[in-house]
Amino acid sequence: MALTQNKSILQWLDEKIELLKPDSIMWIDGSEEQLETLRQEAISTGEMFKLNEELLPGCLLHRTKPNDVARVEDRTLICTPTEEEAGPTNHWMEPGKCYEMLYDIARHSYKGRTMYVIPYSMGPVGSRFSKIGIEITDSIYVVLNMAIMTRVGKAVMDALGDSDDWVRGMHCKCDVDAEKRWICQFPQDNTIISVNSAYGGNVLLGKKCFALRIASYQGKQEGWQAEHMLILCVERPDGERRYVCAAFPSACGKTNLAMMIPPEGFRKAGYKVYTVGDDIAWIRKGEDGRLYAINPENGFFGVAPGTNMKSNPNALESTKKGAIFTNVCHNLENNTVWWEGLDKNPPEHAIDWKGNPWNGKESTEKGAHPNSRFTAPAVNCPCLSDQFENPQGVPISAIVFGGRRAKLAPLVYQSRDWNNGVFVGSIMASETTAAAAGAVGVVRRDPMAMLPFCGYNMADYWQHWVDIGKTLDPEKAPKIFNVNWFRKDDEGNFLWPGFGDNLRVINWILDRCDGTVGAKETPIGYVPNAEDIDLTGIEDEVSRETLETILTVDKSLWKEEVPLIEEFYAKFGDRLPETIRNELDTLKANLE
Ligand code: GTP
Ligand code: SPV
Ligand code: MN
Repeated sequence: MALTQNKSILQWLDEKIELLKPDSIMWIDGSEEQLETLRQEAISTGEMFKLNEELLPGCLLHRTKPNDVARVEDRTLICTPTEEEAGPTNHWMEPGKCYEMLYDIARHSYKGRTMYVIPYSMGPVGSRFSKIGIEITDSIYVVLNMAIMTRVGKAVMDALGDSDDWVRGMHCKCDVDAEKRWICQFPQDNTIISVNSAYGGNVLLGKKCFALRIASYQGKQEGWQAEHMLILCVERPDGERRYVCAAFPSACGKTNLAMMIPPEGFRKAGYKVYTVGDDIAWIRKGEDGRLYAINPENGFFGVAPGTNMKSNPNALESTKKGAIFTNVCHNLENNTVWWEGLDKNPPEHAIDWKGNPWNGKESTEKGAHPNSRFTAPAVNCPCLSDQFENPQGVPISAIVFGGRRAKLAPLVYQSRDWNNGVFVGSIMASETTAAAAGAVGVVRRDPMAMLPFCGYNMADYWQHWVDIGKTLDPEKAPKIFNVNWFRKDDEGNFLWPGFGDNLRVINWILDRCDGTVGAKETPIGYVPNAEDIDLTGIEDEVSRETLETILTVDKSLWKEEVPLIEEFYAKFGDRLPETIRNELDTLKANLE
């Protein structure tokens, strides 16, 4: 039974049925009953494994093909009428040609399969921030993940009514052939097509494809922003709650920061941290002139390795019921899951992420893939903010950019003003991670952590940031910062403990927003005076000297960075906003 009479939807579905030739069609109504039927089917076919019902109730394990374990950036296309609109940092194909290629690949590929029709809302149903999509897929794994990550079902169709303002998403698993894998966005058509993958960000179309690539384009048209940002609430001893958005590239610490546990001294003093979002923020100006953010998602698709009771107990707790694990190690000793960094006790009797027998005491191979993930319902999170469902979003005090830089970028610095902050975001660079296929640990420019996610020309995106700034009263605009938790010594050891201790830095950031703490002016912006970062309780780990080191702005290293920035900017030609060019000139002058 169709869940809607919406003509634009029914007509689109007719076309896709004609193209894909499914054996049957199932509308996903979001009911527990229907989802349970699908879980049972996936278990019976071996697509998913049911885990220990006592230890991990309602949890499932899934393994993707070894060739299909991460986003594929070189096969991700932005299909705008001209190449210029997609810009030099995106892969582009002419839309007509791309549709033809994709339809040829997808034609009749649902034969013998069911077409699942998933109506979903990004954002609380009915919020002015929210947007609606339909994803069709031939994968139960996708259905079950989407049912965790987004709000799914009939209420979404009721909220849409007759409108044709919805995002068309077509996913076809096909043969999971890496040579024919394409993840394509058509921003002008509100359309996403993904073929030959069955993994995470490639196929959960509400996430990166819609909530960032398509939505960034929509935001440009409509005057708002879609960003690769966590949303964190810090309650300080005065009882006031302040919200921070932070953009770090994939696998650079968003989920961890969003769910961090304050250091003991801070906890005792009354600090509390709540999670609003861990990956994506949609940001709009509110009636009071401040910027407000919502998390359009309804769950967490988090990196498993490294998640443990010490680093992120809130994330771990979130995975204890109704979660899906992808490409982790299957612990056969008690039918649970394991991954590197969970504990120091790997199972001896296990199946690795590739499906092979694995003995954690003997094997030199990894049990879990470095980009293995958990999909966990947001409601499971012990520190979920009570504002999570607030349709108005939360007011943002600070925007924080950051990445993995072994050298160069200090632990934290503050930009001088909005435009300087946009510049700081635009010059972000970070070492690559396992979240995308390709080499790991190579420094690349990743402006605002949006390199793989910006649905149009990055230069126009920077201009959009500048334009948003023009509409803001500087007193009400969020202050913009940059952080780097990943500075290393010459032996390759991290110099900053990170995780919960990052609150020490966030606290300085909030003090700066309140104007209650001083700072040192440097060529790149304001850095803390070392005595203003509270090290109580970690004096043994971080000496005053180390702190001074990671707060230092090394002029000669920054001078070496300038030509790299210029080289990157040169790709954008005349499209580079003048404001950004001026900011670079200022930096150069400051470094002389
Ligand atoms: P995506 O889901 O891919 O967008 O990643 P993310 O930005 O949410 O990253 P996540 O929080 O999952 O962290 C990724 C990896 O970075 C994990 O292995 C963490 O253990 C590690 N990590 C996170 N925060 C810190 C930190 O403060 N210091 C250090 N050294 N490592 C960290
Ligand atoms: C990321 O890579 O930034 C992720 C995981 O959050 S994925 O959904 O695969 O994009
Ligand atoms: Mn992400």
